[in-house]
Amino acid sequence: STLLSPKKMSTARNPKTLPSFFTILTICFLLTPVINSRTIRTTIGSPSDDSSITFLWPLPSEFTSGDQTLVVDPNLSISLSGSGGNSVIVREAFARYKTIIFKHVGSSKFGGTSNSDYDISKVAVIVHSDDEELQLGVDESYTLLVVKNNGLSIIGEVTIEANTVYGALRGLETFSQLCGFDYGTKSVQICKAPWFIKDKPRFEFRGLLLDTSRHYYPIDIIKQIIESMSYVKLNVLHWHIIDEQSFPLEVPAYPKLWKGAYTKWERYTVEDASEIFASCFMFCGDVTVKLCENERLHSIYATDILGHSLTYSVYLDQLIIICGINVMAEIDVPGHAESWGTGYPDLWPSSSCREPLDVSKNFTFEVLSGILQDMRDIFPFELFHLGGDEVNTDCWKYTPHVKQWLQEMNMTTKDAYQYFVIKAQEIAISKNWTPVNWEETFNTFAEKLNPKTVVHNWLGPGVCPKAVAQGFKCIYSNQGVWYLDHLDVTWDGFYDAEPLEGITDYVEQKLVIGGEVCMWSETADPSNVQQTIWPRAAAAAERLWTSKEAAPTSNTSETALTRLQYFRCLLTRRGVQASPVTNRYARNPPY
Ligand code: CP6
Repeated sequence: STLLSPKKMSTARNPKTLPSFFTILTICFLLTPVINSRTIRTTIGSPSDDSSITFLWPLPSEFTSGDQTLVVDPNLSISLSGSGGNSVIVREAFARYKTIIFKHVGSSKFGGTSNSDYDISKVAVIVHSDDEELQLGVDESYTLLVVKNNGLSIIGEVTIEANTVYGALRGLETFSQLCGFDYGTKSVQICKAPWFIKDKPRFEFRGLLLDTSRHYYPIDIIKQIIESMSYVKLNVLHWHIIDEQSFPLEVPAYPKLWKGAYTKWERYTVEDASEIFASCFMFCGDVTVKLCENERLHSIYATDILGHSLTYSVYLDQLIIICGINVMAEIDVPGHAESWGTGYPDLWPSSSCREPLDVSKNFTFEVLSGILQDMRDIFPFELFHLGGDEVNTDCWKYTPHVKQWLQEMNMTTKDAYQYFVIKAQEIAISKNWTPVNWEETFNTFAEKLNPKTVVHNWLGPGVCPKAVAQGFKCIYSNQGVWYLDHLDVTWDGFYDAEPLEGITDYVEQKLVIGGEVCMWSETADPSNVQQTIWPRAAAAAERLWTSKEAAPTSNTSETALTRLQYFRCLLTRRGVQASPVTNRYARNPPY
C-alpha cells in the first residue's frame, strides 16, 4: 500500500532536506489529533468517492490530507526567508498566483467579499539557495504544509520549503491548485486540510515541442503557452523554430535568412526571441519590458493585483528564469531546412534539389555556425537540438557538383549525411552546447555520434532502450502516444505512455532524462493550438512529474479521469482554451 502513515512520513527523511522542516512536520503530525480528532483521510489509493479525490494535477509524489475546510484571506501575505529570501522571482510568482487565486473575490459579479474570519493569512516561503542556475537537473523539489493556525503554531499557516527558487515556484503552483473559489460564501477555500506534501519530479526533462515554421505564432501566443506549461510543471519549451516551409527567425550574421519567412509580419526579431524566455514573467505578471540593449538591463513595470505600480530593474539573466521553464531551440539539419535557401540559394544543391542542404560547400557550415553563434547569445540552456530526422539524400546523387564532391571524398550519401550531422554537432559543442538529435542519427551511425548526444525518440517506442544500453541519454516522444497533432489519440493514450518502457536496468533507466509531447503545426495555428495541446499534454505531464506508484495507468487509477476533468476546468478558469477531456455525458461527477 502507498498509504503514508504519519509515522512513516516523519521517518522517511530525505538527507538533502534540512531537518528544520521535518521537525516542524513531526510537530504538526503530533498536533494533528489535537486540531482534529477525526482520522485523517489519506488520499493516495483511496476509494473513488468524491471526497477522496485530490484535485491536484500533476499529483505530488507524497502527500496526506485531512477533512477541514479553511478560508483564505484575500490579503494573503508572503514571508520569504533562507538564503534565497531576496528572490524577486519568488515574490513576483507569489503576486501572479495571488491574482489567479483571488480572481473572483471582491468582484461585483459575485457580490463582493465576505466578512468571514480567515484561517490562512500568511505563506512562509523558505528557499535555501538563490544562486542555482536553471539547467537540466536543477532541484525542483519542495515541501508544502497547510495547517490551520490554532494558536499553538509558531510558523505560518502555509509553509513552502525548497532548496531552489524553482522548487518554490513548483510549490506555489501546487498551493494555488489547493485554493478554490466557493460561490456560496464568495470566499477562497482550501478543502481537506491539513495538507502535508513532499514533492519532486520523476524526470528532469519535461518538454513540449512547438513548431513555428509550419504556422507562425505571435510572441503573445508563445507566452501563453509557456505560462500554461508552468501549470502542469512542464519545464522545457522545445522551440522548433525553422523548417522547410518557413524561416521566421532574424539571424544578424546572415540577414537574408529570414527572407524565408512567410511574410515580414511573421518573423521573430532577436529581441522577440529573447522575450520568449523572459515571457513568463512578463505575461504572468502583466508586465512589459523595456530593453536597454547595451547594458542588458531591463526595467520592468509590473502591476500588482491592487493596481499599484511596481518598478524593478532586473538583469536579463534574472528574468529568463521566472517560470522555471527552459527554452531548447532547434535548427533541424540537414533535412528540414529548405527555407534557408530563399535568402541564400547557394545553400541549395540546385534549384531542383533544395533539400537536404548542400553538404559539399563550406558556406553551408559557415551559415550554420553563424546561426548557432547568434543563438548562443539568446538561449542559455545547455541543450541544443540539431534535428537530423527524415533526411532523403537521393538528390545529392543527381546534382553534379555534389556527386563529384562525394567521389572526391570517397563517400556514400549515407556517409555524407553522417558527415553533416557530426560537423553540426562539433559546431554546437564548440559553442558549449550539448547536442540533441532525432533518433535517425542514432539508428544510422550510433558509433559516430558524440557520446554526449541526447537521442530524441519519435519513431515508435523502440529506440530509448537501445540508446541507453549504449550509454546515450534519451528523450521519449513516441509518435504513437505523444504527438499532439495526432488528434485520434485520447487523454488516456497520453497518460498510459511510459518513457521507461523496455528498460529494466536502473543505471540505464537513469539515462532517460524525460520526455516531450510534440505540437507539430501543419494543421495548428493560434486559433486552435491551445485546444490541441490541452488537456492531453497535461496527461503526459503527470507521467513525467509523478512517480509511477502515485500515478499508475488510467485503468488502475479511477481518480485520474475525474482529476483531469477538474484540472481542465482549472485551465479554462485561468483563460487557457482547453478542449473537453472526453464526452460530456460520461462525466461523473458532473463538473
Ligand atoms: N517535422 C519535422 C515533422 C515531423 C518530424 N520532423 C513529423 C513526422 C511525422 C509525424 C509528425 C511530425 N512534421 N521536422 C519528425 C521528428 Cl506523424
